[in-house]
Amino acid sequence: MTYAFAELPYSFDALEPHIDAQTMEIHYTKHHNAYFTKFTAAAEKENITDDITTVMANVSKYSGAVRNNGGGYYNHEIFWNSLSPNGGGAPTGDIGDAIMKKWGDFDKFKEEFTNAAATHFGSGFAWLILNSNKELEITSTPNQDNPLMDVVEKKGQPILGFDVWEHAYYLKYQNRRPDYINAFWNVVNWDYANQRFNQFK
Ligand code: MN3
Repeated sequence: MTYAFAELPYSFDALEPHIDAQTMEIHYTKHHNAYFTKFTAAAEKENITDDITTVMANVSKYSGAVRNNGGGYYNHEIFWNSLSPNGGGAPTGDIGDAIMKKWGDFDKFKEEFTNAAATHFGSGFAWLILNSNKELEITSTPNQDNPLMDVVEKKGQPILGFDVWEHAYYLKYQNRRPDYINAFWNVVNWDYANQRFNQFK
C-alpha cells in the first residue's frame, strides 16, 4: 500500500459552531473515504505507485477515475489541514507578510478569496496557491481538480484549499454558501499556510 488515509487532525466537533460535527463526520468518513478507496483501486489497476503529488502533476496520462478520485483524495487532505479549531483571525508569520505585500491588506485578500469561492459555479475548490514565479495567487478549480494538475490553467502549489461542494456545507447552511465562506474565516489554519508557504517559497 503506497497511499495512506490520514487521520483527521481534530475531532468531528472541533470546528463547531462554524462547521458542524455531522457534516465533518460524513464528509471525512464517507466522501473522503470513498475518494481514497476508489483512487487506490484505480491506481492498482493502472499500476500507479508514484507519490500522489506526482500523480496529480501527470494526471492527463491516466483515467478519469484517477483524476476525479485521486484529486478528491489529495484535495481533502489539503482541506482538513486548511482548517483548525485554533484558526481564524488575520494571517501571521511569513504568509501574513506575503499576503500584505501582494494585496496591501488582509480585507482585500479576504474579499478576493471569498469572491472566488462564492462565484465558483457548481462543485469545486477555491485555492491560495504559490505559482512557479513564487507569487501568491487565488484560483478555483471544478470538481476534484487542483492546481497541481497538468490539465488546469492556473498551476501552483496549494497553500490553502477550501471545499465549496454542497456536501461541505448543506446540512448546516443549506443553499447559503456565503455563510459557509464567512465561517471559513473563523477556522482558517494560518499555521498550516505558513508551513506550506515556507516549504515551497
Ligand atoms: Mn468534499
